Amino acid sequence: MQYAPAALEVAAGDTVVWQNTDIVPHTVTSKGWNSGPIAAGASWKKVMRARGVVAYHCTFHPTMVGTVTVR
Ligand SMILES: [Cu+2]
Repeated sequence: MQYAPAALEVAAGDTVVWQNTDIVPHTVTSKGWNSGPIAAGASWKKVMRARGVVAYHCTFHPTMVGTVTVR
């Protein structure tokens, strides 16, 4: 029930992969994009192109929050 690491720093153009190692579905949701449900054991990836701090959360579990800082 948490993103690990909750704060990540990457370079513009890097691909970030979220792996769901939990037993329930989660999402990675931000302004303008949404993974949709990521099933237990599945993963989802996104190329981070825009520089800045991107905050995201899980639509199912509002306490799950994270950031990706794109440099
Ligand atoms: Cu969740």
